Amino acid sequence: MDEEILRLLREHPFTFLSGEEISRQLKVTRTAIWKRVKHLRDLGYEIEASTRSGYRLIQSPDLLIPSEIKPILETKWMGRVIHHFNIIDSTNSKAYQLALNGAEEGEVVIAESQDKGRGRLGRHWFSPPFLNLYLSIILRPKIPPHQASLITLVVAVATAEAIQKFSGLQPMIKWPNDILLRDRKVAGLLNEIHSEMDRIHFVILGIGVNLNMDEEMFSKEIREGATSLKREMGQTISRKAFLQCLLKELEGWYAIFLEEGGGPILKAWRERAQIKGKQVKVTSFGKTLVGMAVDVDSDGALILETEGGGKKRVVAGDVKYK
Ligand code: BTX
Repeated sequence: MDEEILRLLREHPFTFLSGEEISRQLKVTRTAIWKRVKHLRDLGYEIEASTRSGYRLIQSPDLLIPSEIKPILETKWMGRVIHHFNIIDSTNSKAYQLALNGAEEGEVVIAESQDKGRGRLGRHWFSPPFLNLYLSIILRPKIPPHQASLITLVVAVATAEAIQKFSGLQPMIKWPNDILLRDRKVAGLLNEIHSEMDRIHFVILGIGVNLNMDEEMFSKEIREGATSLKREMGQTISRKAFLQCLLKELEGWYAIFLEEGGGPILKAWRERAQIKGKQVKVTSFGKTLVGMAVDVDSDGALILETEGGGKKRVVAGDVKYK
């Protein structure tokens, strides 16, 4: 009912809407309306109330709830269904469950905070409330499972593009999927796949973007290697506006991938990563490899020329530039 009340109030931005009119349209009592208005105020909505004239919406908070997001979305299908949580263990885990239960392509899970936000390889993603973006998107691509790693590149390119369009800054991609501003991680991506040998059931795109975190909010261990858009732009970021931009880029780049294949994705990825010729140290499955990065192949694997001169193909791991 909250969404319906907000929709009606938004339709009358300059005038009061009487409690009687709202209760008539929503077919509930005026007391019920008053209770919901009180709840919306608790969430941070500024709603003027007058016994004679009714209600008027003055200001909305920067919450990522469906009634705030849906009116501003610029996508055709992505994010049209939003599952919103104030706190959750991990949006990826929730999206995975929903997908197992039949959720459709494009459904999105968003949380204001996560208490078990997940990074890659069992690591933790720091997810404090109401500051950043934590979301997971369900996709059901009709592609062979071996191409799924290309989707990681799609998400990296789209997230970097969204950050650039939104901020005017130039993010870099670090293999496999970190998004950096001035060499510090501003966003992390965790994609998970559920498939058979020859068929993908679904892919979960997990995206965490640091938007309004100040330097001292990061723990000491990650402070040096992390940043936020607020820190880089010197101003508070509207999470809604950034989400709008991100979903549009994701839908657009995913469409390019489905229509034209991996070519344009790899091209955009290579331009952003500038990895060719870099001296790197790669940790992969407990082993360390040192060498020169040659390229990323069509499956998203890193090709490395090792010190002995041979070539190695690395499918997963962490990279440090030397
Ligand atoms: P990653 O394994 O590449 O990065 C995790 C590492 O990054 C941590 O070990 C820590 O050193 C550092 N780190 C932790 N939190 C932050 C942060 N907020 N900003 C910068 N650095 C940090 C990257 O994994 C993938 C992260 C995906 C997160 C999204 S959020 C929505 C979705 N749900 C979920 O549980 N995970 C994804």
